[in-house]
Amino acid sequence: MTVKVYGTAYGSPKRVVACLVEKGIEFEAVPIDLFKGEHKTPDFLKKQPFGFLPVVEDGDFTLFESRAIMRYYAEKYKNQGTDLLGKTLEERGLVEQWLDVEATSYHPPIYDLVVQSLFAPKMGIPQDPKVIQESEAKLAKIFDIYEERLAKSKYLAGDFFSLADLSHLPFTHYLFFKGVGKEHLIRDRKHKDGFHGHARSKSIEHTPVIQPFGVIPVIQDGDYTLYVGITPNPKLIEESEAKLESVLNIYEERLSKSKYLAGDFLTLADIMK
Ligand SMILES: N[C@@H](CCC(=O)N[C@@H](CS)C(=O)NCC(=O)O)C(=O)O
Repeated sequence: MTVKVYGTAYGSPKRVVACLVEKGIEFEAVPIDLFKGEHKTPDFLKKQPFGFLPVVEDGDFTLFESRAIMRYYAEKYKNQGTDLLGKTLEERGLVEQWLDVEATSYHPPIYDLVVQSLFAPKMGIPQDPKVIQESEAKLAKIFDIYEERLAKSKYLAGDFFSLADLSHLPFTHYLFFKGVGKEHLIRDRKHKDGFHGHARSKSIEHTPVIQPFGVIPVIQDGDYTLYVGITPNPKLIEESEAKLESVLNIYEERLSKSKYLAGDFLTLADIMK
């Protein structure tokens, strides 16, 4: 069965495409134009209620969220093409750890940088130099951590190429685009090959690194918890509440169709909420 991938021109869907290519799975690209708002049409929202790319359709099975799609195909075709999940449970744990690092620490600043540098001008939105500057500074710090990690293992999760490396590729690639022009962030790095997920000849002993981003210090005073260094921002609180409300509306609709988020069974997806 050929897998249909919606919106392959953009970064997050390219994550899925790279995974399907590694696994040798046939797919068909379905173009979606973000600039024309095709991801917000009622038909598209039936496939992806949050209005983001990518979505895949595999027969009558539909899946969204690029990293969930990658995990699904990497598992489903574990013994076909490149193994992207590691051989042992510990390797798998490290793949998951670095995948989460990519999603939570790396993706937000690189996404902001790319949107501001490349897409804002195309959409007629004024660029915000402060966001560009701050994102670049955040990325430089993250690359320092990656550099340290890649001095110890060939790839992020160990001495094997995995979903964790693959997940970084599409947005890292944007650093080299003319409109972004931030290739210096990795060009001069000693272990830059690792950032690109290419094989490196140097084979180094594999040392797991535990939480390289450190833990945010917390002040707890009775029921009141404050993350040090974060000042309360009333506008942000208001905006977050509005966003949360629209997300909860989508959940409400989903939960009118199935008992839990992923179906009629309790899963990690429900517990994490
Ligand atoms: N968490 C989602 C995010 C996907 C995402 O941000 N997709 C972008 C394209 S790269 C998008 O659809 N943007 C549309 C918008 O922001 O309205 C995933 O990984 O699938």
